Amino acid sequence: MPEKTSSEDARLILVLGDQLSQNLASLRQARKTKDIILMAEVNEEATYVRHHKKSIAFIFSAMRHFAKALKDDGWQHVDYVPIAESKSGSLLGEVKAALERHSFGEVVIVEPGEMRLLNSMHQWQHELGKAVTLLPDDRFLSSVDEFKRWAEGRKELRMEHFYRVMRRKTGLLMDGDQPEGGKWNYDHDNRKPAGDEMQFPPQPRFEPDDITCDVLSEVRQRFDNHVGSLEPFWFAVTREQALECLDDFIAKRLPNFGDYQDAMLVGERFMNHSILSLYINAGLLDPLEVCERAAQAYYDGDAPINAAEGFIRQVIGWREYIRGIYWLEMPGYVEQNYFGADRDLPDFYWTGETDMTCLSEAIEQTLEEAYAHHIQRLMITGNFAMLIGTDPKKIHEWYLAVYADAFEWVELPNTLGMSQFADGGRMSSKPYASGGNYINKMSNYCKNCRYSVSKKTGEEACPFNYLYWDFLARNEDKLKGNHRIARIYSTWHRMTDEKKAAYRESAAAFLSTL
Ligand code: FAD
Ligand code: DLZ
Ligand code: SF4
Repeated sequence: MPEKTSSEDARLILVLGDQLSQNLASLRQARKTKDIILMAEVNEEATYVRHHKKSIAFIFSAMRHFAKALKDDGWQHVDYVPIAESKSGSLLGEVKAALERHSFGEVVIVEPGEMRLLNSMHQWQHELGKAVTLLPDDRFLSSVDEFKRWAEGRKELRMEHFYRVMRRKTGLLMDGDQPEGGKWNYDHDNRKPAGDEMQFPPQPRFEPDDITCDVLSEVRQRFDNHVGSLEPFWFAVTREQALECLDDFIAKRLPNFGDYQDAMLVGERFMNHSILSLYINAGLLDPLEVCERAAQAYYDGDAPINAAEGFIRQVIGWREYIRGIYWLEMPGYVEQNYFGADRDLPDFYWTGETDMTCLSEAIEQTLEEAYAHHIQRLMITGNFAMLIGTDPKKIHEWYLAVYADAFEWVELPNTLGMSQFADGGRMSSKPYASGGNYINKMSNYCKNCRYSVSKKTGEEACPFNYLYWDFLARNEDKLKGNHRIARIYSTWHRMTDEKKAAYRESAAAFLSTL
């Protein structure tokens, strides 16, 4: 417990579990000797969805290390409430409890990344009888208002257009007003399938220190009924460790990042991906610094343009765009369900127990690592959920629970918009739906599967093959006007009635087993 403070002139600065940045707007304007920093581990944040055990351990350990770093940096009043001491179980409750320990005139908070918490904080002033100041989170490269201005009047909100604005704004990989190398996007050179024999450099793994070991035993005790394996726990939990991960990625995996970005291999959980999203989202790394490092690697001749540009696009393009969509479209966004899908999520999403190798690989590693890479999320678990007609809210809750990088501002548009097309095309020009052929092209999963990817219907056939046509047939009214899939519907219409019926019967038989 920190020394008691008593001054109406003091402020209480509440720092949330994903605001672990020394340059946080609230900390930049705070006084090290006067203001009180409050950080609290609370049940409400860990359980509003049943977060993966590893996610909770990551956030709690990173919070504890961050509080220690603040103290080491000269902050005099760091009031940290570990989960065992949180009586109220909520952030508001902990601010109220802090009122009894300290005297302060104002509460200052950087706006949280989720609307449920922001709406709640808007009521806090009334609840606390104290001024509550919410500051914009300026750890993003585009502000919420800037994105709204960009979106105004546009019928389609395409990432590629927004990305160019961000390249010009940041100057990353720019040659004057033109993109480095003459092209904005080098995806044409990416998306190679990986060979079975390919080896990938392992990413750094950190032994839990005493602080993390304490957190692990707390999580084991309190959140045992949450999804996922707690151990082995090897995530970085400090900025220094996260910087080591960044160095390692830039040196060893960035050079091949573009080439195999969409590839998948049995047993290869990380490939050339950066595994940085959890650190960026929690605030341990800054999005601009990671991009500057990638750009520098290109200028130093250590990474080709397709790799550096591909990586930078993910961060200043996709990540910023996704956040813009969240704040533009919420609160209604979470209710979107363009296809009227209402199926429950199959039980095997919580166990990984299925004969479909692509799904068992993606789900098992998700449950063990709290991580799967983008194409596994989009084209395996997301694609399958959409093809079978899963209620978007159910799959949204799954993604929010299972990944260590999941916060609603980034998870929801990726799930509802990009992967489920539940917004009817506000984000994507067509649904990311595919049959087994695409998965077979980009992975070696099918070679190791009990289903046959070359068979189209019947018990032995790859379920993605008939589910794909069933999805298109079921949703024809909603999709037939989409010119990007007109050709696919022409193929469907050219099929004989017997063939169409065989697809639909195989799908019905399979769906009845779920
Ligand atoms: P890399 O492949 O190395 O990419 C580099 C960085 O780019 C990432 O660290 C991340 O910061 C950023 N990035 C890449 N794609 C996206 C994207 N579509 N949206 C936002 N940032 C992106 N990402 C999350 O951070 N949190 C989520 O909860 C989340 N949920 C997703 C749900 C679905 C259904 C899908 C399809 C994607 C989701 N993503 C989410 C986006 C993406 O899959 C992850 O950011 C990425 O897999 C993280 O792994 P990485 O750090 O190894 O990424
Ligand atoms: C994710 C998370 C978890 C598991 N626990 C806490 C916590 O105990 N205290 C806290 O301040 N933040 C936590 N977080 C992060 C919050 O959920 C996050 O700040 C909001 O969802 C807004 O993005
Ligand atoms: Fe997945 Fe079908 Fe390939 Fe099996 S055959 S791994 S179910 S795509």
